[in-house]
Amino acid sequence: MCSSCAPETANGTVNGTVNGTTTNGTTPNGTTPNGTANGTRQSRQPYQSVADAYSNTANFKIIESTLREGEQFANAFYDTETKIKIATALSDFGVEYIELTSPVASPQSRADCEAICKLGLKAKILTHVRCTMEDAKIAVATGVDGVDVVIGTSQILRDHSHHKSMAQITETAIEVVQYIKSQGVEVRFSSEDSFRSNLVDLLSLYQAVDKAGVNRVGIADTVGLATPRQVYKLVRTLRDVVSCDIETHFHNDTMCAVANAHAALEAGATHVDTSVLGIGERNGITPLGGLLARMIVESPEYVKSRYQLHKLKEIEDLVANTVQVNVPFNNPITGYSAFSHKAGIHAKAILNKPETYEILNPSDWGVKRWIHFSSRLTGWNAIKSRAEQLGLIINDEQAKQLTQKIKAMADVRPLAIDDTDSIIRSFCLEHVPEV
Ligand code: HCA
Ligand code: CU
Repeated sequence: MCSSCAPETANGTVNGTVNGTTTNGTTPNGTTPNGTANGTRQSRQPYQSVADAYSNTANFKIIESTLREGEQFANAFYDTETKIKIATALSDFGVEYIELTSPVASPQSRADCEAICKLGLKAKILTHVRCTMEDAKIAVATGVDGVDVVIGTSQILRDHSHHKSMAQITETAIEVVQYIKSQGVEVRFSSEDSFRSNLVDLLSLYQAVDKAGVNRVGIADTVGLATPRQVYKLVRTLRDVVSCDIETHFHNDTMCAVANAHAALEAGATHVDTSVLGIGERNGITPLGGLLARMIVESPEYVKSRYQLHKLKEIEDLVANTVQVNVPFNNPITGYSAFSHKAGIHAKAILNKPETYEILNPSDWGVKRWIHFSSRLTGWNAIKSRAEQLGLIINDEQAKQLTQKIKAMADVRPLAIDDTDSIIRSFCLEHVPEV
């Protein structure tokens, strides 16, 4: 944590209770400041009234791919023990599916896949393979609950990767889907590079696998070029063409991965692929935490009922340590500054009512809000609160005077918490009569 901001007290504000409101948003009479029961914030999107019939924003499933897509991240190396730790943590967190690296990748990948299947986790275990009968057979033999099958469908991948025609792809896809289904295993068929694929080709292929009994079809923005509008259009079109579930996978090259996942759910997608911190090929895919931050805003009951949100930080730290990266400072929810408030007008309003500048509630995630009081942007409300936190009572006039002193110092150099605290203490010694 930086040296110029202070953690809140356990009840969530710099000085404890403010206007009778505590961190979790409940007042002593059990209602929230805005009057709703059981601590739920009132609608955060006042302009969203009628739910779209296609929308699954309050009814979606997560396919967590830290142990597949995430293994494709530059730094990733997972030994068996680490894979088991991550899989267990993700299952405890509540993700519905965990996707593992193809057992065809290496002997150890196959052994690890088998070991994870035997753990008896609550989450369903999937593995991810190329669209061939050989891969499908090996995948099924590992004991997974489901197999995610993929093949490139864009012209550029067909020309430069596997050299198959759409007719060949369709034929093999049907055979593979039917085989996996016949083994009593769930199957998903997905096209790599969906957004650079011919729409008619794509829809005909998906229609064929839908008829063959596939559980899900998948749309993948493999190169991260899609926009939310394009995603919405494609998923909505697909929704009318197939009756199976629709999984979606978005790369983050142009930072649209969360917005694209959201657009996909609005258009009727049922499943979203994520990885912890978004790790994956290049700069990765839709991050688990970022997706849930987005989704809790409009579907708080759904998100809170399915996922153990307070475990997010622990999982992110586990994965960050494993792949030797830092959690980015601006990461949603767990980033170092995700709940820090600095400018005087922000701090003042936050102290009165956190919803003024927070759409997410840190206590939902077991993390803390931080209010800066050691900068030239600091306002007197934050200083008064800090003084109270130190057990020093000052009146508003005194807080204003003291703030001017602190601002004058902070104009010259950065102030650490200790610096500001000693300015506050000596001011109080001089100005506040002892009782
Ligand atoms: C890749 C494959 C994939 C597959 C996605 C999926 C992609 O690593 O290139 O199975 O839906 O981004 O297309 O991750
Ligand atoms: Cu991918």
